[in-house]
Amino acid sequence: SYKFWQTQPVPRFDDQASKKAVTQGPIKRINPDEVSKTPDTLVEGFEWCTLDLTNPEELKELYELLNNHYVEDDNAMFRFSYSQSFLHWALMSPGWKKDWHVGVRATKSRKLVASICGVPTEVRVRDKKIKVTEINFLCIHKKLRSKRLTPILIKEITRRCYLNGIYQAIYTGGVILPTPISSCRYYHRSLDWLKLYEVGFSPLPHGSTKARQITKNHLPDHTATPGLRPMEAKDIDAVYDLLERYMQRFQLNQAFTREEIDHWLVYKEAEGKDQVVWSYVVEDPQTHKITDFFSFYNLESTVINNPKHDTVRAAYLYYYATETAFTDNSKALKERLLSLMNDALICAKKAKFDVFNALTMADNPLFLEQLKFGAGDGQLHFYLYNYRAAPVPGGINDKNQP
Ligand code: YNC
Ligand code: MG
Repeated sequence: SYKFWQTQPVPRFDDQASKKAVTQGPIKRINPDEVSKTPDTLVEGFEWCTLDLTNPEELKELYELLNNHYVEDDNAMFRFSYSQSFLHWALMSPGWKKDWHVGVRATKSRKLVASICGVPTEVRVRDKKIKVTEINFLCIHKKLRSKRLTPILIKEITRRCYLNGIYQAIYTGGVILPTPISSCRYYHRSLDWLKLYEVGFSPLPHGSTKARQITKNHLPDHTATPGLRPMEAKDIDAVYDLLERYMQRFQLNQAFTREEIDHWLVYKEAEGKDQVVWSYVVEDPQTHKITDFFSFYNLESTVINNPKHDTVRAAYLYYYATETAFTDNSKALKERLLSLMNDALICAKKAKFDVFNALTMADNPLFLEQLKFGAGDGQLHFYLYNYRAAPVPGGINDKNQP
């Protein structure tokens, strides 16, 4: 199987399983002159379009396609519900290209029936920095599934990336494809246990009671870290410096620019817009240095068939960093992360989130269990396109082994 993927410049499963040392680098050299200037034709009745996401009507069309047809859990109880503000934030990051917001429309009705999107960024894989497109929001209307449209969408966005001189990509997914560079598991921390129970997300553990579960997940009203406050634009340089140093401890990480830090981490209030990202810094009360920071973003899920609740509000742990990572004292790092992340839970609870999600990546394994996160069913696999690299065992941001 993998009839399509075996034709693509991605590592084969057996390449990475073999003991031979992997030579890191591009798999296929692309000659831009040989890249087709026109898209492949779609089946009769459908046509390509480029979405203009600065146009609120087209943003809304993408939002509606995803809201009805995007990723669901295995039991079809929940479906990701990306807000229009989220899509604006995720798809119009620094250097974004309209050309990489690809759609398919039904010719007669003009209805948007499929999408695949990308934004440019840079990642570091061990010591090498590579320019990539980050691919996301691959989605096909439920009535058009299993017709081999996916390979056509992937080939089209690949063509558009190649024409722009980008020959590598990064993407994630819940499904196994050839071949993950890394894999993580989702962990969930209940903030409103009763609601999560009522929507069928959290089970009542055998031998426990609702009251006991609520008590177990109770959080203090106030954060504990002195100097903790929301991040502002004036903190960008300090956060950039701290995050850059912190991330270089890991084998696979984002190589952000200052503009990207501003875009991805600083919330800009605007009328009619839902808040997408929450970022906090710790400013040392004496020195006024920024010593730590953490962030999370808002991604709701639609509850598919529930009489009482329509949505679950989930906070996803995003970037964070702490100076204690550089002290050579692993106990101090763990203690600091435990208190910072407990504060993150409190901030998320205050912002009315129902659950706080995190992956088994970066330093997360140091605090997940102790802060009462539970392992979920979901996995997240990380992939690179047209780039070979030895697997990174502990997820994106796995510790750099000397
Ligand atoms: C997937 N998630 O294996 P083979 S994640 C990639 N990513 O190919 P058909 C996928 N490939 O096995 P359907 C995939 N899911 O024969 C399936 N495939 O080689 C492969 N769900 O195509 C699959 N969004 O069209 C098979 O399948 C081939 O109708 C079958 O559609 C699949 O955004 C899908 O989960 C996922 O909308 C579109 O089920 C549909 O089933 C759907 O017959 C709900 O397709 C939403 C959902 C996926 C979220 C994401 C990242 C996508 C990355 C794509 C790869 C990018 C490569 C880099 C390109 C740029 C290069 C440069 C430079
Ligand atoms: Mg299809």
